[in-house]
Amino acid sequence: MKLKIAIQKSGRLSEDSLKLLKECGIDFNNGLNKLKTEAYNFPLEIYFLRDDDIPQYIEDGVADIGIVGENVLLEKNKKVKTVEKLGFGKCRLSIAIPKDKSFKSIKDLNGLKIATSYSTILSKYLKQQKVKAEIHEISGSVEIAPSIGLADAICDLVSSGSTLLSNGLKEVEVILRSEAILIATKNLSKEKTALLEKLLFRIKALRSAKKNKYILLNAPNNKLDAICKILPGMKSPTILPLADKGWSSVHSVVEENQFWEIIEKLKANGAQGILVVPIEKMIV
Ligand code: PRT
Ligand code: ZN
Repeated sequence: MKLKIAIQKSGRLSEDSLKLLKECGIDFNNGLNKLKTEAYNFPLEIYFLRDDDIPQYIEDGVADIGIVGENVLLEKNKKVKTVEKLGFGKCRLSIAIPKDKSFKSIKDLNGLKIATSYSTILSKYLKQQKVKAEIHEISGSVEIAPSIGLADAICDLVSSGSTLLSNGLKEVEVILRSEAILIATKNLSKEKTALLEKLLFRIKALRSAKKNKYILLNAPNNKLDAICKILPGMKSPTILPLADKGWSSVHSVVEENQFWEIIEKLKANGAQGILVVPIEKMIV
């Protein structure tokens, strides 16, 4: 019995989805134009699909789990379970209008025609905001709609914002912030749930490793107490004596977002030769 995972065949999520599986220690051959492959060292079958089709495959149980953007899942509105956020494919779904048009509030969208590939999410949002606008559904190249006279505004995904800029548009309202997520079918068997747990354990180890750094430093023994207070570590820091008398080597783990603050405090407390190295996997 194998767990079946659906990932995007080619597009913005493909590379990171493949990388995630490989970093979880899963080995497979994803040769060009393959639609399906099997892992050599994990009971996993991988399907390569268009991202739009993945939620339906999961709802139907044709695939057990899948990786899609939250934006796709919300638009398709399928009955699946969200298992874990994956931290890549980050973007936002926004409304944009020609840059020379004025915009004071969402009410300014009343009576306008908005082109989008996200009509489900957009119509729900407009209803919530009590705005009456016409939605014009198109499947691609949404950004050119205003300049060719197809619509007054657009609702599309934005990441850097450069596509909007080069089409003379400005972002006026963010509807949704999205990233890639792992989803699963609702009626997963006991055996498959156990396999999913195994995979999830590895994904979580990777995710927390990315958020943390391993730190090594030398400190005079009389400063060790102060330094240990700054460095909480996973339990507590490791302290090893140096050949040089009166000095120790301190090893610990620090969170990326507190990193610079911690380094400054360590230096102020006499730490020297500070090394910071990435962590590949972290099991807490
Ligand atoms: O062929 P298939 O149907 O599988 O792929 P697709 O063409 O529908 O999707 P794809 O590969 O473009 O995107 C897959 C997923 O990546 C999306 O569903 C999002 O969850 C995520 N993602 C992240 C993005 C972007 N960032 C993004 N910037 N998807 C699309 N874009 C597009 C956007 O539509 C716009 O055209 O990039 C352009 C804007 O980018 P900036 O950087 O200029 O703002
Ligand atoms: Zn798509």
